[in-house]
Amino acid sequence: MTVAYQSRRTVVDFSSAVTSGLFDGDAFLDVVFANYSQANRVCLGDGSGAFTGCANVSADTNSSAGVTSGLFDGDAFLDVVFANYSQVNRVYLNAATTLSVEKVGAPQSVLPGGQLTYTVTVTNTGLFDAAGVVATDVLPGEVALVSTNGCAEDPTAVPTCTLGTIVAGGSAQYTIIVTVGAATPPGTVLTNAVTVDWTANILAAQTTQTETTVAQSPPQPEPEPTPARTGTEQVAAAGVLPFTGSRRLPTLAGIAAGLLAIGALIARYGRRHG
Ligand SMILES: [Ca+2]
Ligand SMILES: [Ca+2]
Repeated sequence: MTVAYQSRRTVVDFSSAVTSGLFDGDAFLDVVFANYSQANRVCLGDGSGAFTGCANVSADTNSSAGVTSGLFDGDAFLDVVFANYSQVNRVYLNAATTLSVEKVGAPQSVLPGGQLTYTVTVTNTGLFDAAGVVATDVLPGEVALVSTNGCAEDPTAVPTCTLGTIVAGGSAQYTIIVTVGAATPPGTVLTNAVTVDWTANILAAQTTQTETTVAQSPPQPEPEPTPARTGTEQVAAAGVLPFTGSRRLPTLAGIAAGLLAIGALIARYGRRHG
């Protein structure tokens, strides 16, 4: 039997030791280099014999002389231990790729027949990129999908969203717009869940998140306001004409008495001069 080797380049480091293992959860063997006076590195195998996505195991720049791997903290992610020269030896627990998902519905309450927007944010909280990320949304029966935005499939009739690769520390966001059925009884609670998975996920449980939106009864119409009066208000008032004073009219008796007095004066004048 003849053994022949082809070489693949990884990174240029001042390496003193190396080990291999399944560090990122996929089926391709990865390698970890123990480096002298610089950060130790993990490089992910792509299945072809090449390694991509090399990253520092940590920011520490110890002088490492040896490395081994094992499941040290009870989870499914392979951890590593470095033997350091004249320094504290260290174990590094694998913060393998994990995705967190946040879902927000707006508005908080919606009227029957109204529109609702869900915003889903998926964040990679691990050390490694997550490839083949797919978010699947199970809409409540009271709503109908209008569209999605930010997914590879936009638009489709099913709110399944392909997000591709989310790099370590990165995030992806998409929205789902739905219409609430017009016959939805007021007070109905709309519960929505989203499930996220990715190619190399080795966790049995997938990440889920629910968001609840309450459909409230339509607001009662405001009573018609009393029209405001404008201009001058005029009021018709019953009454009498105003009096400004009084005068007495002469009577017939008064006139006769006046004539008699005049006659007496004339008679008296005649006797004196006759
Ligand atoms: Ca791997
Ligand atoms: Ca572990």
